[in-house]
Amino acid sequence: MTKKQFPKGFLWGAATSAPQTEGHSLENGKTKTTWDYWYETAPEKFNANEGPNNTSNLYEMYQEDCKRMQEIGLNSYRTSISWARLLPDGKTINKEAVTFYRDYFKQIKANGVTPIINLFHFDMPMWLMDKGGWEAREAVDAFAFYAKTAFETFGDLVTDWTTFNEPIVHVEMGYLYGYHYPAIVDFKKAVQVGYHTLLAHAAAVREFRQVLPTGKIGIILNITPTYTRSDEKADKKAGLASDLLNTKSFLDPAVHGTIPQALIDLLAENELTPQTQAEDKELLQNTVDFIGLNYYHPRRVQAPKNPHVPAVMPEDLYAPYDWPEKRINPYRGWEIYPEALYDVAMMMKNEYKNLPWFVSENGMGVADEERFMDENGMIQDDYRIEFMVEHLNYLHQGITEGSNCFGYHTWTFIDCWSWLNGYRNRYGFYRVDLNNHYKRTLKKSGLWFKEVSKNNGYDA
Ligand code: BGP
Repeated sequence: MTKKQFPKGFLWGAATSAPQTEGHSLENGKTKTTWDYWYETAPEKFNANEGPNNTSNLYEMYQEDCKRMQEIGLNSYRTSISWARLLPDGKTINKEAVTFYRDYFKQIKANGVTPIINLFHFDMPMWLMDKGGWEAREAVDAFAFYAKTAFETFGDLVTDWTTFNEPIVHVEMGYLYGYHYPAIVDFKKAVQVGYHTLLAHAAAVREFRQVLPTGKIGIILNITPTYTRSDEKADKKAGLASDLLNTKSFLDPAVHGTIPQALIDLLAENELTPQTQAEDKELLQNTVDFIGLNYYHPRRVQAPKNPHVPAVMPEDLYAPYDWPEKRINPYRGWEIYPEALYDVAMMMKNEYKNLPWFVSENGMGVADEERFMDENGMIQDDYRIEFMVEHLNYLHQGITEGSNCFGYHTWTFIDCWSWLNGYRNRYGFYRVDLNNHYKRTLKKSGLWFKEVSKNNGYDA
């Protein structure tokens, strides 16, 4: 047995978001987001008709939930602010929202937990969507104003901030694959949306330096590290395209302050160059203090069978590769490949200035999790503990070799609503009973995590 000890002050935490936990989605002054609108117009798209109002009711239960954080040893916790709650029309501050978030953040801290607060987690307000959402350049200024308002309103309570969660998701899901509203399929628009998001991020960082010069700001990216089928030239070209579009597109500007030339060339070659303005280059130089990386699974690619230039879809540049040796999470369908966390740690060390970074989401989703409930009502989620240990082992190896990782956040603290999937995939340390007033029940993994946090490590 070897002891896996983590660096002093390591963050042991969990992540979630406002739209996935708060509920009260059309109450207490909040206006609609694209999720409320889409649920209203197409409820059948949502698993079991579970919509954004039916989340974990944290709006009413946050005081108890903050105590639960302490109960399972969290020393850090990430959630987000709802833009449409704080600024229901984009300009006027909603006093109820201020009261709610201020007390929520105070309670988090009173339980010995450091909050990391994120600004955007897929929840575009409808008032901005009606003006074009991220397609419109005006979204950049709107976001900068929101960011400034949040920093000014909560900056005395929160010192660690992030701008976006997984910005590539609203690009892909909303503008390429038709899953999230506005469900447009248009590669060129998707690139423009991504570009405006990048500018909005940089504009928020610029505001941050003015308002909270002693605080720290980062961005949360979903890392799906690319592994290519072979070293053949065509496969490698596909791998590079995937890496540029999915990883470097946000990570390079966030850390280095520039968009990689190879990505600019790739977009030009495929007639996808976004509209830019002269001042953009300078704006993008607003880089971050730290990076959060959400890791669930890798991306395996190969050369497309019929490469198409200009590309109509990303699949014209790289095709999915079904690696025969892959291990699958049978309860969610995603590949399990913990080795990637070591590779990611080395990438951060060698290619991204060894900037401080943390695993901002990692976890195992399980459908129909009640099948693992024992006679006392506790979910015996040994599979989740095993999943986390495997990932932590590789992360630990990366840290031992000098990667500057300062924390590990799981997804998630309390089972929560997840977009079109509703409550299908459960990830929490606490189970939520939707049929019994959102009752929370601790799972075995919560007890395990408490020990890990207390000992700043575990025996493996
Ligand atoms: C991440 C998102 C979260 C959450 C999680 C689980 O990518 O940041 O918001 O949704 O994935 O996803 P799912 O519920 O689809 O398994």
